[in-house]
Amino acid sequence: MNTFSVVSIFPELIEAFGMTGIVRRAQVHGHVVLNTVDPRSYSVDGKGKIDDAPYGGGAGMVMMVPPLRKAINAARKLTVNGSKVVYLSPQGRPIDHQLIVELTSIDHLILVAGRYEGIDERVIERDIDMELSLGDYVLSGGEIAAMAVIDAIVRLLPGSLGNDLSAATDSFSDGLLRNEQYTRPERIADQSVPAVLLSGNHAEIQRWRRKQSLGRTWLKRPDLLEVIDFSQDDRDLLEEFQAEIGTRGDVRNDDNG
Ligand code: 9D3
Repeated sequence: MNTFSVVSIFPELIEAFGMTGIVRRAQVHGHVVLNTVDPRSYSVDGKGKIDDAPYGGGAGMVMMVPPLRKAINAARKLTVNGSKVVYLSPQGRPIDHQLIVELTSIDHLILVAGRYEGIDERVIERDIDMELSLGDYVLSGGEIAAMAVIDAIVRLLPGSLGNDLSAATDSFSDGLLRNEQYTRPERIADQSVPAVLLSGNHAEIQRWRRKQSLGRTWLKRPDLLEVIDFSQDDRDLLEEFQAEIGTRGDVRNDDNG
């Protein structure tokens, strides 16, 4: 069983997230517990003050040590097992699939979501085990990042809906993008489902899907290809895809017109 405790001054945001979809289902089935701890409940003045002006001056406010540290320690007490404390921040290590896989084995993940200009550095020094980022763009706080991490972990847990099938064929599980998907109807105006998918020839379908995965990764995310060791079969399939280009409607990122 995995427990997530989110330290946030917007617990209602996290609670709403826990009431929908795969995270709700995992909680109902007893695979996951999702807690929230609000630092305002641990304010020093008893009136909910949790931030103060930065030493040295400058814009904005900084989240104070005492309420945040008390909230983290309250979160630690929510499980008997040990916890790992993650701070979501723009200074963190960018999250990828491999890291998410590693986080699935942590019993209790405490996710600290900052607001304002961030949190007092002494909390990072003393209370935080790991600092993680969603990427190089600016959010207004850590809550969305915390929810992204929880969502990515929960869908990998045994017992999650579609876990056995989709998790293994996910984009990034083998470092490649997934092939394109189609459903009914078979034809809309001039747009038809690729004939191979209607052929019933499973071996041909598998081969086509692998070729598309390789080709789409080459087109859309060439950076991903650089770190993969390919079999001769894969190299042949990618060459086949590249030779067919121009006879197909594939689209490169930022080249949709
Ligand atoms: C405009 C504010 N910036 C001043 C130079 C610094 C700043 C402070 C706080 C920037 C962002 C934030 C809040 N961001 C997060 O809490 C956050 C985040 C992000 O902004 N980008 C990517 N991943 C993450 S994880 C948490």
